[in-house]
Amino acid sequence: MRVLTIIPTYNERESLPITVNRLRAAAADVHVLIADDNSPDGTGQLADEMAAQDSNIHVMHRKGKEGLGAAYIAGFRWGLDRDYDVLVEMDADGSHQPEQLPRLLAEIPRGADLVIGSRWVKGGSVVNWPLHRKFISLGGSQFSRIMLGLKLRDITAGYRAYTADTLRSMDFNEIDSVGYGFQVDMTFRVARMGRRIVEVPITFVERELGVSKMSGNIVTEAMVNVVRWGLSARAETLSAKIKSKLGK
Ligand SMILES: Nc1nc2c(ncn2[C@@H]2O[C@H](COP(=O)(O)OP(=O)(O)OP(=O)(O)O)[C@@H](O)[C@H]2O)c(=O)[nH]1
Ligand SMILES: [Mg+2]
Repeated sequence: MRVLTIIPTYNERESLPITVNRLRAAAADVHVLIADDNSPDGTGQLADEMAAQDSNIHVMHRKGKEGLGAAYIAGFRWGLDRDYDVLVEMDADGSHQPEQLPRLLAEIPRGADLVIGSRWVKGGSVVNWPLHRKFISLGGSQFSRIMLGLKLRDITAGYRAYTADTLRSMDFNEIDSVGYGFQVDMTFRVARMGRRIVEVPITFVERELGVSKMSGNIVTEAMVNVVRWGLSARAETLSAKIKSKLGK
């Protein structure tokens, strides 16, 4: 199983080397692609230096800050072109513990198409989050569950492993959401394709270094989109029902 872990970065100079070193130690065969959006703090240059010393580390330089979703899609395309079997999403800030990656990957040979590292299943947890962050995350997942009719606990989660086959059957051109909306969008698409999604518990650790890129806009975008997608999926089901009734 050839595995590529994609790490999108924007101003992660302090966190990136720690995360990548931990990943290389925890999963020696796993390749790493750092997708940097021309970070003003020089993260891209640092990534180049890391890649020069380790042939399993690769770097993609993107022209500017276009959001997490766009960076991941570019990373997926890069990995699919190079025939990786599994593509992993991981944050640079240490929130997604590299030591828990084998736990995610173990589900692939058991038949999972998408493995989600989940904070909100039994055994999952969050370290160093104030109550309001837990509330937003749990609430966002609950809201998406109901609106989209998904049976998953952590829908906005960003620590994930996709099989190449699952990603190949998606049309990336249809996806334009950023941040949490991107994760929800991808989950909903995979679920509607009838693919198998498995959640495994993880311990999510809030960043200790660097600055958050989360914003109120990203949360609002995600909520507005979830309502849109939920309503349009329902409208589709309804119109299919009406058509089949009229056909009879
Ligand atoms: N390439 C790229 N990476 C991004 C962009 N926005 C965020 N990231 C990266 O995506 C990952 C998650 O971003 P964070 O700022 O940690 O977002 P968050 O985890 O919701 O927020 P915190 O809880 O404050 O950490 C990090 O590795 C960021 O560097 C972007 O526009 N482009
Ligand atoms: Mg983070």
